[in-house]
Amino acid sequence: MSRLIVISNRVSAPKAKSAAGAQGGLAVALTAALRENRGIWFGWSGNECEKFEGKLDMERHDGVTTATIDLERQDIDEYYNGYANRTLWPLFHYRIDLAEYERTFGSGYERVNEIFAETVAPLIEPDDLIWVHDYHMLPLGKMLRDRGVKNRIGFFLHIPWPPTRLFVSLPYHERLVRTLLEYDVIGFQTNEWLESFLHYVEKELGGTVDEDGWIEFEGRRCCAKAFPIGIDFDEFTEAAEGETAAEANRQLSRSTLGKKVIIGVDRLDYSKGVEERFQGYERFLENNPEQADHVVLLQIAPPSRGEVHTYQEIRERLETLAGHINGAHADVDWVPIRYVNQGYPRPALAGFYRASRIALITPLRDGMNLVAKEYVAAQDPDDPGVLILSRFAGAAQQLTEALLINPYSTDEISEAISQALAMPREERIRRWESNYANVRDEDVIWWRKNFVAALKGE
Ligand code: GDG
Repeated sequence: MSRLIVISNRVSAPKAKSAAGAQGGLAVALTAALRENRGIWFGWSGNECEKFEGKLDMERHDGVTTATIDLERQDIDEYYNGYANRTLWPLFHYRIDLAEYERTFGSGYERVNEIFAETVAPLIEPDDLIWVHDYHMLPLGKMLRDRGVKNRIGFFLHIPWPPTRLFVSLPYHERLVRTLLEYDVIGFQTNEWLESFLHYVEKELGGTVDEDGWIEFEGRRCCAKAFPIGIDFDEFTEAAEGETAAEANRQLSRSTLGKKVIIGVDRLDYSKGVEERFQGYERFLENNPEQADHVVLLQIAPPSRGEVHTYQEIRERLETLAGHINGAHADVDWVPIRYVNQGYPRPALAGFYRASRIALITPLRDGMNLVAKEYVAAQDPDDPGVLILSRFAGAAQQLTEALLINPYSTDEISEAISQALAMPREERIRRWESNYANVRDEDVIWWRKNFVAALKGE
């Protein structure tokens, strides 16, 4: 069996998993994949060093070997806080108004990718399959090729790929996409992002694409395809059945005294549409005063990327908005929004999901959105809750029995909440069964097997 080498910005293998931290979707998905192979997971430790001199920290825990490096302050600022999170993240989420194009960010990004390539190349053996993840590492495959790596190398993008007319606002966009075409397989979450990418390749680069997603460009061939990511279904449903989940469920139910809980769980990020969610919820309170004190919105939003200014701003705006809505609508025995800026262990999250009648998930743009799938997985089959989901989340392509909404419309959000609260149990069960079958069948193992099969050229 070939070894699998996973390369991503951050490494979050078993040891590093923090009980209460906001473990990203990527981390949750990959730990499962690596345990089954004799995997190595390579990336940045998240730590800063005075001067990087090639030091690689290798550890083995729970069947997974991790290989991490530290980065210098300037590298973290230009590559991670800069190009990855202030240029690519907003642009790829269609927010060209927030994207910053600083020359130093671009050079820092290339420099750090060169450091990754230089450090990981000596670990690679001839039969290894190499799987590179996400927007931090777009040019890494090309840099490995430059160092003579001939292995099969795949790339998976966890976030959307923007339409060509937005993508061309990125300086040196062509150079970036040319590097991507050095991979053997390029994976996207949904057909929509795949089509945007192929459109760019054909219209801007003059590459040819056949109907199976094979791209030919300047004598090279590679394959681009959609591989929608799933959750670690077994792990999550097991957690949902355990004592921690049951206690979290009881705790939330006790403290909300029979009211219907509406839950949102998101890293604090402007792409998640939490402001729009609060506004839609307020519209619901205004339009349905008789129902108002029968519901509570629990928003769990662990802070994220706090070194980036736009993230400090969104945090402030949400605090103000939650304060405003609570001030305007609260009563002596009821507060409409519980806004919590901290993370919880996964089993506790599973319990909160199960105690909630509605999940309100309203990203303005999201590669997939694993929270939607976790909510479905955690429900009581005899009395499941209702998923309200933005049509702009990749997950909306699979969870078609959710109440799909446009998150920019406060009225649609408000009406969906009313519809969900009034939904008869039979309809809740019917919709949930369909979504549940998808979450169970197209889980993270299914995703990984499909990607690895494509990477092997099967
Ligand atoms: C990116 C893409 C894509 C959240 N709060 C807590 C906590 N979480 C966990 C959730 C979920 C994960 O974080 C978030 O995953 P998402 O998929 O919703 O979003 P991103 O972090 O933006 O992930 C996304 C994903 O990559 C995978 O490809 O789906 O579109 O943006 O698993 O449960 N976990 C714990 N405590 C919390 O308080 N333990």
